[in-house]
Amino acid sequence: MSVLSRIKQLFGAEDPVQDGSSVEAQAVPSQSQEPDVTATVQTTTPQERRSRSTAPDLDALEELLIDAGIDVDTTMGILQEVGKSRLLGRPTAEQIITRIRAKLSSVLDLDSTLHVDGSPAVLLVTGVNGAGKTSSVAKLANMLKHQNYKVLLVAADTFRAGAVDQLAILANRVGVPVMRSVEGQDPSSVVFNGLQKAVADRMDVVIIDTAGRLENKKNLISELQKVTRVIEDKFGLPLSETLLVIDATTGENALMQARTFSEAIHISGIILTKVDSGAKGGSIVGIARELKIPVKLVCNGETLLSIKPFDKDDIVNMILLSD
Ligand SMILES: Nc1nc2c(ncn2[C@@H]2O[C@H](COP(=O)(O)OP(=O)(O)OP(=O)(O)O)[C@@H](O)[C@H]2O)c(=O)[nH]1
Ligand SMILES: [Mg+2]
Repeated sequence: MSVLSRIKQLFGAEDPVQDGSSVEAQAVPSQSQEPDVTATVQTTTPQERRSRSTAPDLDALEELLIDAGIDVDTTMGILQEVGKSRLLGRPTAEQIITRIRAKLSSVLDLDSTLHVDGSPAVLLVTGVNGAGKTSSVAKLANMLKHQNYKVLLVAADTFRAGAVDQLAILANRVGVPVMRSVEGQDPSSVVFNGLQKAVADRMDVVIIDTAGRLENKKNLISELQKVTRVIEDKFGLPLSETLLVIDATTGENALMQARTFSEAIHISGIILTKVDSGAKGGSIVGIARELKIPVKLVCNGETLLSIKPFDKDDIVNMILLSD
């Protein structure tokens, strides 16, 4: 059941604020903002709803926010506000939902501009294995190509057998060139070769696909650090974006991943993948709150077109409406 349906069930959907002068009365959202979930609500009697809304079950609210992947601090902030609002009158489910929306929106309110200006712009794509890096590189290349950017892909996952071919097939489908590597090659060297080619061919954007798995995490991180040094120090090009790919179905581990990567290299944004999987994806809120890393792109399927710029309302809806 979605967070929103559960809140309506817990707190009642129809009980109005008794005291019309309460500040809470101003917070009722318009009908168009809230999807219709009254079918769920009608399974409880008016008496049940009334008794629930006079003694809102904050523990249950806490549990359901945490279950949705929202971090403890943000959850506590929401509970505090709901608790405070109870002193002013009897909050309805709609008012609680309005507060949750406002809180999530404010935490997610970071600059999500994707920077693709440069000569060329260099975008490094990283993340744990299976998160959706290679697919996202291809989707992003396709998106930028359709915006008339000349894009070169660099296959810097030299660890996993088949990784280079996977990217090359996708590059071919998109219709963009790829700097290939051979298995076991130093990723930094293929990145260097890719940048040379990009400059020679006057490319606008270089997107670098990296490995998600090495023999161990330490090697993965030091390899990434080496790649960034080669781009910025040796080649002398600033990184326009270092994008961390996070699978929306990952629970609290997503925050751990974001911490680990951002301790090692500067992460400028997140590509949130697999939002079509029905995941609530609330872990993105903890990442935004603690690390202030914005989501820049969202992937919602397996086709090349399944990518779009971050939209705060979409993500808040995903968190509240996913079952
Ligand atoms: N449904 C869905 N599947 C996705 C999405 N993004 C990626 N996938 C799938 O997730 C799987 C892994 O994607 P990859 O792009 O190969 O992931 P990766 O991070 O490059 O994996 P490694 O190279 O092994 O580290 C593939 O089956 C993709 O089709 C998405 O937005 N939605
Ligand atoms: Mg890959």
